[in-house]
Amino acid sequence: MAKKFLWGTATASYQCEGAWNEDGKGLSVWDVFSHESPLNINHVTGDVACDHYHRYEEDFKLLAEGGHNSYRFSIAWPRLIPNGTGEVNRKGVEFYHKFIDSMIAHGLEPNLTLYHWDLPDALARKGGWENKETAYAFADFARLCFKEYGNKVKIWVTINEPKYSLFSMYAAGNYPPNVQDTQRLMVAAYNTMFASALAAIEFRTFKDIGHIGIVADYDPVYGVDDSEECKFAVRMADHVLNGWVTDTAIKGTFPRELVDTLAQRFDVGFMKDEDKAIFEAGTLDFLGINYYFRAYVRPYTTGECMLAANNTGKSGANVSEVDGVQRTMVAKGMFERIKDPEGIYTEWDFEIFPDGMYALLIELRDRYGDIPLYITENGLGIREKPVDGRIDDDARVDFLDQHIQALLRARSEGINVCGYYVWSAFDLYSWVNGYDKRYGLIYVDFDEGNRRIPKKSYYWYKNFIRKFEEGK
Ligand code: BGP
Repeated sequence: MAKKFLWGTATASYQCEGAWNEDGKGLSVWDVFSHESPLNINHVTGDVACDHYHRYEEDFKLLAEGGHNSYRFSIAWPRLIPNGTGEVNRKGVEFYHKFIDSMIAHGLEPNLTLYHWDLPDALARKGGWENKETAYAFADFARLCFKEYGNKVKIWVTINEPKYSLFSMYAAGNYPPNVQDTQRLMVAAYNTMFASALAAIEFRTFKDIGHIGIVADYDPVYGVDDSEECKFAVRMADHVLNGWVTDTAIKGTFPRELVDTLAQRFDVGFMKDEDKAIFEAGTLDFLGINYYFRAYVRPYTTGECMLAANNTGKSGANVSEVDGVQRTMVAKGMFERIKDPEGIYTEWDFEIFPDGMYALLIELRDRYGDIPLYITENGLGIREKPVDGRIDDDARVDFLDQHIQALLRARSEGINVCGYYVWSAFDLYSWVNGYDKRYGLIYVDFDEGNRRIPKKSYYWYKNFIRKFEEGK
């Protein structure tokens, strides 16, 4: 287990690897969606993406030269098991051996996520996360990874962002399978957390393999006022946005108040008594937190459940406006998530709120005690173009600086935060947003052979890490 503070960057397989049909890889839901769906509004795919599959050595060299000592990445499940279950593709297994070896040779400690959304299409056709069999298939896939890479990798993550991904899949409906149905969302959410628990139980059968956690997109919740109605809205928003992932992962139970509230309107019969022991035995060692924004909420006023997705980069896309208030989410009878008229937002409606970083770290310690915490993603997505061959991304430098300062403040108060990863290492496929929304410390020229150009933020981060390590 790492003692040194980890400084790194993060990526995910589908967003950067490319090589979508090479070396025996099966199809993932994102291959199918990006090729076929009319809802792929930006009309681009991850077929080539950053070509990281072929260029990882060059990328690791750049990251090491940037002073990083860790790299967060994910494994493409359909590369290893093309149909999701059954036959193993040795070429896929060997690819990640070489990939991880190269990472380590460049002094980058691997931080491995087993599932970052590229579900094998063969499983999706049988119901995906709505089918509990997917959870058992995931546990088998996880066991294969522990067996293959367990002597090299010491930081493991079961699932990346259960909430954001499932809400996009089953509430906003902008991710495959493009559904808007709360009942189906709840079943898929339950099975996803069940899968994480099953994988953790597998993990405990291995020795000297490090520690395992889950990555949650955790939105610290702020209410518009201190009224009793608003306190209820804040509490429910916290259950819906955070607790069902983090409580379940760390304490082994879903928040009681949330289950009771949902049971009044939905069928919660899929929550089986016999699963309780699995959730309890499958708790995790640490939390990885992806922090992009807080949640600003008010009491529920009117209308059906909704969740806005802005994949166009046009501010205010798809919000639901009531009396001049822009609502980005409505949880009927519970709360409304709104845009703060005083807030600073990106064109994709991500609020920039560095204080939330400090607040969430304190909150997590209060909730779960002294467990290790990592900030597994944090970054700024904007449109960018080189000027005279350079990318002077001052806005990103400011963003990172403010968020890291907030993290270090919490750390100086004794919070057990063990690492920080910028999203992302280099510009990559931003899901339904396509390639316009750039997050990288390194620019990728997608039109010119995927040329890499380190941005100003890359040099700033390098310098920041050096000063931190020198104790300045
Ligand atoms: C997180 C995901 C990443 C990444 C990032 C930015 O939710 O874990 O995969 O994409 O957010 O989101 P987006 O690309 O949608 O702007």
